[in-house]
Amino acid sequence: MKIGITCYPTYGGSGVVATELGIELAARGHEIHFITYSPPFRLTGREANIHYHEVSVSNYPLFEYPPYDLALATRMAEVAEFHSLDLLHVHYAIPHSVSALLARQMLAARGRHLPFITTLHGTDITLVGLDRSYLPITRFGIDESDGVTAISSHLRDKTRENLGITRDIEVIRNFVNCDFYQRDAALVAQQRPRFANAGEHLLVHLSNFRPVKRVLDVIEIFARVAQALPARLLLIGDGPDRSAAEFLTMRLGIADRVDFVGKQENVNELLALSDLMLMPSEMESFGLAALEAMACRVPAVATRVGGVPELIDSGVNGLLFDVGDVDSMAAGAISILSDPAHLQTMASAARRTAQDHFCSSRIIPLYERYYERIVAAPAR
Ligand code: GMT
Repeated sequence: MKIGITCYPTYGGSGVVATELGIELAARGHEIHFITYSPPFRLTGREANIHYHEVSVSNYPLFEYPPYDLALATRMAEVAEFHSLDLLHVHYAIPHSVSALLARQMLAARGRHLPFITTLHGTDITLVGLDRSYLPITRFGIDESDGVTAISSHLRDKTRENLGITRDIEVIRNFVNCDFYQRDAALVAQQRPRFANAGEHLLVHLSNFRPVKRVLDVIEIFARVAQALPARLLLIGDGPDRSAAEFLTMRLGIADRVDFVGKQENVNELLALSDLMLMPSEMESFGLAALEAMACRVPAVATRVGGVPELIDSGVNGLLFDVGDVDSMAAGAISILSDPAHLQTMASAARRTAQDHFCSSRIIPLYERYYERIVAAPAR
């Protein structure tokens, strides 16, 4: 199939899923066209069957707000026509579904059918989509999509509840490439000393450091763990709460035990160096970062929110707590780290969950079958 993919190409779970999906589909022989304002950050540019089309927005002096959504719609229609796309798959409802709708209409006026699928990722529904200034257009974009998928049952249900949507929404959960995300013992032996000395536990957090991730809770939890055990913390990612987090490490006297490594390309290698992930988010519609860690045999101490319980079975392949309960999360982390046999059992269960339910080899065919259904359906 020839598939156009649009996403936010910068740091963020929806962009990661869209890019990894494109890479996996291209490897299975599909022709993939990314239509985004900059190259998706996980693309190397060397992948076969992947093409990149930049959306550039001209900044005419009259435009206080350059019309990106229109430039995107125009580019989508152009790419679809020039490359005979079978469908568009947009990730994150706002504004991508509305731009895709315009592109579909532009092509329909020329007698060409271009169905589009919207994948909902979370904040497009649970935060941004609930803003009154976006809600009606978000609902409209979703209703008008030829197909809609959500990354968890929780998000599907919230979309129906919050936006009053009644149409079908297919649940296709986040996935991970289990060959790429795994623990390579030799690499761990070589690289782990960069972040932790022998005898020290290594905890990790990976996010875009937005308030919803509660990075300050990560620091608070780690401070308690570091009081009880020799431990270090690796923080991967960057975003608005990074400086507050750095300040807190200084105030708590743990700055020398915490490494802020910023945005990284090979997160698979860094995650695999760690013993335990901390993901104390206010909300996660799925929690891709925890899945990536679990595939690397790193269980997560996380919050019981959104779609996280669809991934983490508390006490089996990780631990779940209430949002903000940093004392219990720290106690849970200390208890697992102090019992190596328990940690190993959880690490194996985490890897097994990733392998048995969320490997790309299981999830990508679900997208392929869904694409076939949507392409075969009559035009709306
Ligand atoms: O988590 C973020 O802030 C980024 C956001 C996005 O859309 O880029 O992530 C969402 O999508 C991920 C991939 O589908 C999910 O794994 C995350 O749980 C979800 N984040 C939230 O719901 C807060």
